[in-house]
Amino acid sequence: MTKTWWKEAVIYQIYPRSFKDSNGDGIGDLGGIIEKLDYLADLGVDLLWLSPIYQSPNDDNGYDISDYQDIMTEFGNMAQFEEMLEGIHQRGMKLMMDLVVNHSSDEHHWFQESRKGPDNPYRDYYIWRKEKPERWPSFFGGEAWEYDALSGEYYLHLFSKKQPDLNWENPKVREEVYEMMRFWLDKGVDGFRMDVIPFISKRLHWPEVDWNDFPKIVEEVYANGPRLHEFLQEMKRKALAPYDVTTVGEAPGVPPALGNLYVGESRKELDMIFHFGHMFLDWGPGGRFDLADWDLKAFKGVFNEWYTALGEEGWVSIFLDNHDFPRLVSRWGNDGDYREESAKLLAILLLSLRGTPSIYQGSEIGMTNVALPSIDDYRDLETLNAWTEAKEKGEDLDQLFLAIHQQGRDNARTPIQWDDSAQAGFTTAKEPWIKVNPNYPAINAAAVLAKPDSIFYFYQKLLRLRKQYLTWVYGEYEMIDGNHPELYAYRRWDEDGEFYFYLNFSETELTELPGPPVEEMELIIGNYPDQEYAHLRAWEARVYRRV
Ligand code: TEU
Ligand code: CA
Repeated sequence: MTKTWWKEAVIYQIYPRSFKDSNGDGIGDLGGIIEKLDYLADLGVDLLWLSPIYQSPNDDNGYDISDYQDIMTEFGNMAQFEEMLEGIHQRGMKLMMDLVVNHSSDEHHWFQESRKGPDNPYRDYYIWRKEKPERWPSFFGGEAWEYDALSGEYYLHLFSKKQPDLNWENPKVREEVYEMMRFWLDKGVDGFRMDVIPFISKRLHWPEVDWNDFPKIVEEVYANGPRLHEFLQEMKRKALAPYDVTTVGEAPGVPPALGNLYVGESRKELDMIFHFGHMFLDWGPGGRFDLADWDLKAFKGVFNEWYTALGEEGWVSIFLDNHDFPRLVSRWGNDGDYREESAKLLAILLLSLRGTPSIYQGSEIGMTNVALPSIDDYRDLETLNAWTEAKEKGEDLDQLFLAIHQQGRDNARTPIQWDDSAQAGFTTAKEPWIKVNPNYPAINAAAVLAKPDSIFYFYQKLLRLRKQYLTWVYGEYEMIDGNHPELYAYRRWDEDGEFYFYLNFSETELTELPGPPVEEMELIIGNYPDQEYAHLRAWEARVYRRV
């Protein structure tokens, strides 16, 4: 296993709109990030990933880009960007930008030109059809082909209709993208997280697939297209190779068996991918708002399968939540009586599976899902589109509202709770762009910073342990008692050491711990103040080193 800085690093994802507002307009911004760099350095993370900060009409909060080489006016300007980058580097951290090149905004000048008609030089920057291909569903509801009156044809948009898909078959599009990447690389950024990168090569004939099974459509039609790996290798050669940077591809629709095509070391494509299996365990066939139960066995199975499939050849990035999913403690833990314990348990898991961990902003203070009282409080277009569609179809809106509370993307997008003052100290404005979670008086950064055994210091400690014990990074991984419905137990080992991880994903007290007698091992960290050898209490987690 080759050793590199990005395998040893820990990512911290910032969703700038909700991180910290520095100028009182209710919207997080670069000034806010600059204010909090010491906080992040103190936590001990290495690599900051910023969700998009480029010029955008914000149909999808910056994932619809109208100018790739300018900073979103609401977030600041290029001078502030440079100040931020310098501040990050001065503190020994690195910066990873979000690269959203499957699609642009419809307000990008390329699309504005492209619409003008078949003779326009930008026509082939996007994907146009005279006849509408049938049955292509969009991620955000409705169909993926939209009629454009100005040009009299249909264009493809896998996401919102304000996010037209770029035509990667066109070499000019690819050159534009690589040039834009070099613009940021020359400024000194340290890498890219690539939005829905498996989707850039299209299958424009409609392969045989079950029309009602959206995940299948994603895997077999939208992702892993015929020229994908050619494009990724070209991108590596033409844009990335001269720089010492790293890349993480967001990889929905990529099954474990295809993983090494993306991240196999010899392939020279991407360094890592975010794999998605666990993110869909509690989705029914109807998708995100079709609630289903998940179970620990299947959850463990996802990580096991990826570990086995990649072997010593490829690397992943581990995430348990991000800006598109519910908060990790609410989804995989218990955000009621055992919020602290389960948040710490999940921190252990996140930081000790094999792969580069990605911490989502707010996890380190134990932030939870939110249940905002009215649909008018919601901002995410996916949520709002689902609502409009359900209303039109006369579906059960109470049931949908429950599902929104449980699964909606705005759960992860409420402002970071900095303290117990008005608006959680996120902004001095009367109203932030989206409401603050009402639990902020109890759950906030000031509170965890003042409490020595808090979730924050637990993360800090784990981050140090990960640096101290590189076995947690490079060591082999083996699940123990994989069929256990409540216990997630595993072993990590190499020539430098051997570690046993015991995580109780339930309130049931577990009395039989598999593996060597724990009394004979050294306790490295645990989420209870003491250890009762034979028992793993509710949501208890302990890590042992064999001596
Ligand atoms: O997400 C793509 C993706 O597949 C999701 O996780 C998606 O949000 C979900 O499946 C929808 O149900 C990326 C970004 O992370 C997301 O925020 C963007 O909205 C999306 O791409 C489009 O750029
Ligand atoms: Ca602001």
